[in-house]
Amino acid sequence: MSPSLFSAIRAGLTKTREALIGKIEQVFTGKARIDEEALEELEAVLIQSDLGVKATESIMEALRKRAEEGQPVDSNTATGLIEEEILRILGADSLRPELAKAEQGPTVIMMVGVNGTGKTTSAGKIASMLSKGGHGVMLAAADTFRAAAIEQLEVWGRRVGAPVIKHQEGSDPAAVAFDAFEAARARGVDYLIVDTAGRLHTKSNLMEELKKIKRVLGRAGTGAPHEVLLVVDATTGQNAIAQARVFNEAVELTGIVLTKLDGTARGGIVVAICSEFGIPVKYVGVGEGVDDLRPFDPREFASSLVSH
Ligand SMILES: Nc1nc2c(ncn2[C@@H]2O[C@H](COP(=O)(O)OP(=O)(O)O)[C@@H](O)[C@H]2O)c(=O)[nH]1
Ligand SMILES: [Mg+2]
Repeated sequence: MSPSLFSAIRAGLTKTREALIGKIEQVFTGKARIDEEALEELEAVLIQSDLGVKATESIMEALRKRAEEGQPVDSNTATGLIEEEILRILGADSLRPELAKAEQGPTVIMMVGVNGTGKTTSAGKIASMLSKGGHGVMLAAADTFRAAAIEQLEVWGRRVGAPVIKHQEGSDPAAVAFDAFEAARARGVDYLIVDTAGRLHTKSNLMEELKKIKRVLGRAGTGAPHEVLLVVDATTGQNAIAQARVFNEAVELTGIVLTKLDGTARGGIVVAICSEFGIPVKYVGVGEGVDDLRPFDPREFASSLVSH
C-alpha cells in the first residue's frame, strides 16, 4: 500500500486514535505498573471506544495474563497488546477486501443500509474505482422512493462515466434491478452496482423490499448478487451493530463499507462488527469526494487506531 493511501486511513482515524491513546495514558498516569484498578479503568476505556464486549474481553485477557506473569505493563505495552489483539480479531490475513467475481456475466454488487449512511456516495466511489481499474460499470437506481435519490445517482453516473438504469419515482425497485441486470448483461458490463433505499419507518417494509430485489437478481443471474455490502456510518457507534444484525438476517451480508471515518472518534466500531459477525470490512470512506474510498487493510487499521 502506498504512503498516500496509508495516510488517508491514518488521518481519518486521528480523532479515534487520539481519544483512545489519551485515555489509555491517563489510566497509567502516576502508576509504575498495572494494578487491578488500572485494569478495570482500561476495560471501561475499551468499551467506551466502541470496540465491543467480545474484543474488550479478549484484550483484557491478554493484558491480565501478562500482568500475572509478572511482566511490566505500561501504556506502551498496553497499546502494543491492544493492537495485536485487534489485528487478530480483524483476521489480518483471512479477511480480504477483494470483491467477489461472477464466473459469467456481470458481477452484481448490492448496496444496503439505513438512510444517510453513504450508500449512494459509496456506490459512486466504488464505480469510479472499478472504472479506473479498466472495468465496465453500470449503476441501478433501485432507491425509487424519492426523485432526488435517482438524480443523485445520475450525478455520480455522469461523474464516473457509468450508465444509470432508472425507472420513475415510486416504481418497483426489484423491477429496476431486473432491468438493470438485463441491460448489464446485454452490454457486456463487468460490474452492476445496485443502489437501494434506506428509509426504515414507512408503510412498505424495507427488509421485504430488499429481499425481493435480492431474489429477483438471483433469478436473473447465477450467484447474483455476488456482494451485498452494508454501508455503515462510523459516527453512529454502537448503533452500527444493531444495523448489521437486522440487515444480515434479511439479506445475508458479504461485506461492510464503513463511511465517515474522517471526523469521528468512533472508528473502533469496525472491531466490534468483525468480532460480533465475522463480516469482513471491505472498504472505508474517508471523505465525500470520488477518491475518498480505501480498501480495508487490517494492519494499517489496527496501527492507525492505537499507534502513535
Ligand atoms: N465525511 C464523509 N461524508 C460522507 C462519506 N460518505 C458519504 N458521506 C456523506 O453522507 C451524506 C449521505 O450520503 P448518501 O450517499 O446520500 O447516503 P445514503 O442515504 O445512504 O444513500 C452525503 O452528504 C455524503 O456526502 C464519508 O466517507 N465521509
Ligand atoms: Mg441514497
